[in-house]
Amino acid sequence: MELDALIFDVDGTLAETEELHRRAFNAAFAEAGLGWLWSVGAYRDLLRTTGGKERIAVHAASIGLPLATQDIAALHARKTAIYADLVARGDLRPRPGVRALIALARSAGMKLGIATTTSPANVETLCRAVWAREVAEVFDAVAAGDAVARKKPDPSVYLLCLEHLGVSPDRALAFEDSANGLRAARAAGLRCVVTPAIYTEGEDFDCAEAVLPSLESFRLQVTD
Ligand code: XBP
Ligand code: MG
Repeated sequence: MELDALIFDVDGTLAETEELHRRAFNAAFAEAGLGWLWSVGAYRDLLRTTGGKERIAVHAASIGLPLATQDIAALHARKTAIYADLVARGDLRPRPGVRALIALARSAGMKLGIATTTSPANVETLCRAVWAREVAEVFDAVAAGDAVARKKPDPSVYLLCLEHLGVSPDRALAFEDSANGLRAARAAGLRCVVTPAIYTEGEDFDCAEAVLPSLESFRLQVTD
């Protein structure tokens, strides 16, 4: 497989961030006096809706308390600030094999991209915590959050990343942890390797190029 670029999902793929997201949502809900508490089990179901603002909206509607768009935006902004704090204070590590794969691809002259439903701010937060670098020092292109109108499983965020990288889908490989992400990558015409994460284990990954426990067992073919 001749490759010019690797494109990474963020949450669950680069690092096991989703539990910190869940705690940040709950802290923001508590501060706002909403009395909502998303358990691990409930969050697994809620993750079927990609994007934090969209997830809040679906939950609010499901309990018969639809929130105005600006209230959701304010709640989500607070959640993002709490998440940044949790990441900065915690000991988040990249998932096994991530750091080495990115370094190898970089040294082989490949382009590196991000395609995620989370916000650009959260991608920065993660890069600083994991690589102690700015995102632009690690990745050539970041397609994130509201940069596209429709989030995963829609292919938009992958198509945007490919456009920024200037690479066609047959020359790139995507890395995902979820069925929604896999569907997005495939719909953009990309092959996709899946490393299921704690919240996505057991989902349907039938159309993946490979399903691996972690990127430690992924072998990148490097040509001179
Ligand atoms: C996973 C998501 C995100 C995070 C929360 O995205 O669905 O919504 O749960 O992020 P991916 P925000 O795996 O594509 O990175 O609250 O910032 O939306
Ligand atoms: Mg993910």
